[in-house]
Amino acid sequence: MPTPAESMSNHPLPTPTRDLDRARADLDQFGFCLLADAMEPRWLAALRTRIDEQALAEEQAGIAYFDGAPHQNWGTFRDDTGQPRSSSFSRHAGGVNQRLWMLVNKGDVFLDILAHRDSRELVGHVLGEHYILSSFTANIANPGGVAMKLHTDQWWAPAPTRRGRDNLRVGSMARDRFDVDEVPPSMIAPAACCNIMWMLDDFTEENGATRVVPGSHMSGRQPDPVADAALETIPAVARAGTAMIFEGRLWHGTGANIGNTTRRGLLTTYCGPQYRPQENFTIGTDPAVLDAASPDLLQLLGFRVWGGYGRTDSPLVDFVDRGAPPVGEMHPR
Ligand SMILES: O=C(O)CCC(=O)C(=O)O
Repeated sequence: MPTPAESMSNHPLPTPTRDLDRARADLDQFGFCLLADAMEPRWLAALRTRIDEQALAEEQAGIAYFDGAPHQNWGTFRDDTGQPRSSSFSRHAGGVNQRLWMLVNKGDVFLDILAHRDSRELVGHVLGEHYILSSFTANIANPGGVAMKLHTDQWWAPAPTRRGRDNLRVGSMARDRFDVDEVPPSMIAPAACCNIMWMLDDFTEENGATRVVPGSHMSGRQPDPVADAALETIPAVARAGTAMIFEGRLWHGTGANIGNTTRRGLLTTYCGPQYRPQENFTIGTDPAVLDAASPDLLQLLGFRVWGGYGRTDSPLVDFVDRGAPPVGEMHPR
């Protein structure tokens, strides 16, 4: 994997561009690209207002979720013997970075993001013609938030293995446990998901711009918290209104916010239709949103049947019918 310095010596690192060919080339080479002016000023202002209102209201209602604290713990994972394993992530409130989940339910202004043509074109470049939404969230990185552990967004994807090797079983993987082969893989997994960071503020090194390792998408492995601890990362700095598209294998994490201003970002994560989305849209989406949804939105939310998957009954339908009663136990007349 090229270090950032090596990448820079061959080709310039991605800078914000409106040129989709250049964006595709940046994605291929570096694992990310920066789409300039993805949100025009009026829309950006509306998104900021809506996210601020929602964040405050969730805090007032006592349901706000915060992370970004040091020594976090993403719940208790168990190993194959049932013993708890420690982890450095957190699923509990703690820290200063506010997360908002399920933005599909929290205002029409967010749904417009899902219909953004150029970003969807770039997601299609990474994932192909069929994909679904995995999550739609916000990360409001406040002053004092520490850097997030480097990770990929497809930590769950089984690593390629060799014939006869006793590989880690796919159901045994936890967020802090990966299948590491002593022989470096000659094959690597394809990108299984693709994320977009929608920058609602200028992203700067000081306010915690997302840190990335350019070229890490070609490493064929997950970052190791110990061995890669000293790895050089770069901040993805860009003006408010920029969208950073980054593919699922890129090593990245929220930067530490050592400034005195808030860094607001929205994250739309897409994945192949065969994977389980992070957010359970089929059950969690507001029925009013579904009633008004276009076929494209319904597809993104997992209502389209893909190769027989996602069906409730017959695979011979394009979309599941939300209103259809389940076919239950039947008896001949
Ligand atoms: O907020 C950011 O800069 C990145 C967030 C991230 O990597 C994540 O939520 O997994």
